[in-house]
Amino acid sequence: MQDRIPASPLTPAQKRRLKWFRDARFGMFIHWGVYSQPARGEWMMHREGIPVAEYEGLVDTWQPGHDVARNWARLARRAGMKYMVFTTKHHDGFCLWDTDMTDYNAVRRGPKRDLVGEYVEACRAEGLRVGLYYSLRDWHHPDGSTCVTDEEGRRRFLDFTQGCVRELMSRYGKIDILWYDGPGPLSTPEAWESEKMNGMVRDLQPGILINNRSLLPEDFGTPEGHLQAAPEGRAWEACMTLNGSWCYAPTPPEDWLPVRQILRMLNTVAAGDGNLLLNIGPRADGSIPEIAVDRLEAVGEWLGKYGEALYGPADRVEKGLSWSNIGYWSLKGRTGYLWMLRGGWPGPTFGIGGLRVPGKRQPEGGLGAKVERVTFLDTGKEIEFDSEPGRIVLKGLPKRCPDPIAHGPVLKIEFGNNPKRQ
Ligand code: H79
Repeated sequence: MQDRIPASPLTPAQKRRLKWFRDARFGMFIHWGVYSQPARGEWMMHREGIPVAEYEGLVDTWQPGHDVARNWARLARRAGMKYMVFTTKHHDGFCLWDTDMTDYNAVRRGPKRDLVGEYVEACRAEGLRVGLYYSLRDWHHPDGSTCVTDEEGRRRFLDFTQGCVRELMSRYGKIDILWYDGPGPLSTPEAWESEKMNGMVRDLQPGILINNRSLLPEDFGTPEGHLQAAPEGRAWEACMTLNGSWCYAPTPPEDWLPVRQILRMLNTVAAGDGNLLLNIGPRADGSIPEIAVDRLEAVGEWLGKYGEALYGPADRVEKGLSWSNIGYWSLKGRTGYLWMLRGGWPGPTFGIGGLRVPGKRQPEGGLGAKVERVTFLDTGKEIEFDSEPGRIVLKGLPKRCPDPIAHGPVLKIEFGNNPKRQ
């Protein structure tokens, strides 16, 4: 979702609390609930027109396996992700924590466990930051739809919503992200009392980051399903699925993002000073499809070699800006990173030209800055090059691509001056 309200400049406090988030860049989204059993989408109740009483039957058959959250967290860490966001309640209204606000929860029904508590503990055990997803939209609450026209119903629904959020913010220790979803059916922050609700959240969790889906801009924008950078200065986090479905769906292998494509998405967020929240939908028992495990482990292995290009403060570069056919770049001050994840391996010699510098007209084909040094990011091995007008020509590259994981290494290109300030 793009920001509906124009972003205001970041406050110093906001910059401070966003620091870890911008350093982290990469997180794991988990969609898991009773809807993981039929595996026909987390919108199933709505899309298939299932009445509440019938859907409730699914709740009592849900028996997740044990220690599953720890496995997710372990995979997240191995994948190079630094935080997680977990569906504490999706639109179906089933609460995965021990709430006093409704009996429709995982401790009193079905699993008979506090799944949010287990998740939070797992994140901490693996050294990951903790994010909680909470859907404002609720198809189970009796006032969840009628609140639009029924004033008393809206009051009851808001009391319920604020009660749930208060519990999540006060029962599990430090929470790093509150990830609202919705925001239907109410359509303004006034109708949701978002300012009051988020004020309460910040009183309870002073360092927390809040996303923009309570219809206030808060700390970061949330493009869904596409990698659209927010305006300069504004933090953003794109959320993406691995196989076209948020919750578990047994889709054929062709539907799963290949490792190179995941890495290109990371390239895009690094180049746009944004984050990627990449989703996995565990099976109803909590296990993760093997294909997701394999691909994420490969991503983590690659980041183990080339992570410097992703993590940490970045300067924005123009969308899609490329030096060549074989990769796009990201930039940190005087260091450029060429993510060689497009096309085939160029062979022993190839030229890099046409670096245009954001906001500045450059001579046709001219590099924005003088190149001093080119190395492979993982080994530090230097690459010889000739400087020519408007380009450099790399020489003596290996005949075959030196990266077996994604068939694409990262080149580190050090400039004598800051290309952005040219
Ligand atoms: O939790 C995931 C989605 O279920 C949720 N946000 C992400 C993170 C979401 N809520 N609203 N939307 C997404 C946009 C709604 C899209 C819809 Fe549809 C189009 C609803 C019905 C038609 C998506 C596509 C759901 C069913 C088909």
